[in-house]
Amino acid sequence: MTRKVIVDTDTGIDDALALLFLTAQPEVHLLGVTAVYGNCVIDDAVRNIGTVLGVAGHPLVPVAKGADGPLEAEAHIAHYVHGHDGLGDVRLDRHEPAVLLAESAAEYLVDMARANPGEIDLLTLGPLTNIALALRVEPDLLTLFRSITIMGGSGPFPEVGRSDMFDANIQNDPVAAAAVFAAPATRRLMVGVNATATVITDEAFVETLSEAGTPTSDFAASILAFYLDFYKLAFGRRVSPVHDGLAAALMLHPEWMTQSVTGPVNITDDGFTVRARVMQTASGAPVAWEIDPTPDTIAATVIDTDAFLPAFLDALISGAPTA
Ligand SMILES: [Ca+2]
Repeated sequence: MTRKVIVDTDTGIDDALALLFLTAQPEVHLLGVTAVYGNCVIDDAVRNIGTVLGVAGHPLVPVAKGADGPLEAEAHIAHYVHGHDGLGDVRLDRHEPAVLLAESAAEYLVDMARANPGEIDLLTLGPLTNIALALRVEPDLLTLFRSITIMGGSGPFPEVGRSDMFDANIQNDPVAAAAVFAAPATRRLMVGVNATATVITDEAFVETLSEAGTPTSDFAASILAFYLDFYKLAFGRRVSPVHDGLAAALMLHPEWMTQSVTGPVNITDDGFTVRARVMQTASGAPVAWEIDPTPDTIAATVIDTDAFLPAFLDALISGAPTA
C-alpha cells in the first residue's frame, strides 16, 4: 500500500536522517516537505531540505516555507546541537529546493489536507508552529489527515527519581503545542523524548555507514559525527538518540512500538522546563490535579530497538529504491 506523507521539519541532523529513511521506503510517496525554525533558522531549514532531498534522489519534492519563530516569544535556535547551518557545518554545497512553493507551510498543509481527506500521514519533526497556524484556518485539519505523528513531548510522567531529556520541540512553542494536542484528530501519535532517548546510534553505527560508502550513507555519517560530539557531553560517550528517525519509523511501523499509553495530553511548565505529557503517572494513575480533558493521544513508551535499528541502518545505506 502506498503511504502519502508530508513532513514538517526544522531540518537539523536527525531530521535529515528521518527524511533519508522515509525516501528509502518503497511504499512512501513523499508529497511535500514544510519548513519551520528550530534546529536552525528558517532559511537554513529550507536550504537543508533542498540539500537532503538532493542527496536522497528526490530533488523535485515540493517544499513550502513556514514560520520563522513561535506564536509567542522568541525563537531559540539550537546551533550548539546541530551546528550553525543545522547540518553539523560539514556541507559547503547546500542548495535551495528545486521546487519552492509560493504558499506558506500552513496554507500548503490546509490545501493538501482538504484536497486528500483521510489519505495523508503528517509527520512533524520540529516546533508545532506551522501546524497551529494551519489549525487557525482549518480547525478540523487533523481529522482530514489520516494521522499525525509528532516527534516531541515526554510521554507519561516518569518514575519518581527519574527525569526525561530536554523536550525541545515543545519548549520552542508551547502555545502551538497546546493547540495541536487539543485539536480533534483521526490518530495522533506522540514519539516523545521518553521513547527516543532509549534508541541510540553510536560510533560503530557511524563506522558502518562510512564503510558502506553510498551517497546517502556518506552523508549520514558526516552529519552524525557532529551530533555524537554534542551528545558526548550528556552521556560521556559518543552516542546520539534517534529522535526524528524513530518518529518516522513508528509512523510506518506502529508494531515497532511494543508498549504505549493513551490519554489526554496537557502542556506542563514547572518553571524550569516545558513539556507535553500524557496526564498519567508512571503506573497509569491519574495525576494529582484537575486536567484539561483534551482528546486522546497515543504515546510511545517502549520501542523494539532490535527491529528498528537494523532497518534504519539499511535505509540510510541503500537510499531511494530505483524505479
Ligand atoms: Ca527536528
